[in-house]
Amino acid sequence: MQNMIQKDSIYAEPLAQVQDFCFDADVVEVFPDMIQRSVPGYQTIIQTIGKLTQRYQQASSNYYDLGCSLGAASLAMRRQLSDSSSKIIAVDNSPAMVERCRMHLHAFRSDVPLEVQLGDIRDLAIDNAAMVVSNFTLQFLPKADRDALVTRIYQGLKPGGIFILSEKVVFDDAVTHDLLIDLHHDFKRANGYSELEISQKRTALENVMRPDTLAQHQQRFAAAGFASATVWFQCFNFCSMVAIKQGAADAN
Ligand code: GEK
Repeated sequence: MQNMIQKDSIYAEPLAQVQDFCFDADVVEVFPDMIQRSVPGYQTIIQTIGKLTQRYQQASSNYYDLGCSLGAASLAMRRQLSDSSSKIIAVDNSPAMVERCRMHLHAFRSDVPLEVQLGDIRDLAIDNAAMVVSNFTLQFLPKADRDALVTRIYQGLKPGGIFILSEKVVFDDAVTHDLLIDLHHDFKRANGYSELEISQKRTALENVMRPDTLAQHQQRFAAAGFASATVWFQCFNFCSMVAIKQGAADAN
């Protein structure tokens, strides 16, 4: 499997004009390599999604993977579940991602149903959920649409259910902001990305990915109804949060 992973060299050559980043077939081809070399802590976050599934699973429930890409978070959840009356719903609005994700996930056997849907997570019905995961996806939605989605996630969770939200974040304080961006760029350099690749990718993402501050995330969780929410992982300007809906969970 390891040697089947294609290296990301999408921004390796100078481009006359850098287009806005999109999750097309070229990105799908190199996605596992791209996300590993670009997102500090990605593997830790995926593994911890598995650990949290162990802990927060509830019988006959839905598990959502919003912006699933190739389904890494769905697989991490499914490895921990054995209840065939539960269901994993993985959603992405990139046709190329969904096609590859279906191929990839069907190669793993499990009794737990897993549905990969092509669609916009803003139109998704969320209900009876033990867990909702948005692993680096909310940051791609227009800012005006984020509150409504997080409120629907809260409403769709069962008591005792959790929302795992991983995001790139920005900082109000310019000194902190610049330091963490530099450290992230050092991380990318150490993973083999050139200055040109780092700078062209940054331009490509400028209009597409608009991160919030940690305070904005905390405010949004509270406004949606979550009484408990915390950052459980941070490395540079990348973090993962967990928000818990109060109430007694169903027995497994
Ligand atoms: C992982 N979670 O490997 N509706 C549905 N999907 C969307 C939307 C939307 N409105 N906007 C963006 N996407 C994955 C990684 S990647 C993060 C997630 C990254 C999808 C988009 O097509 C892409 O597949 C995913 O969200 C974001 O754990 O590449 O930085």
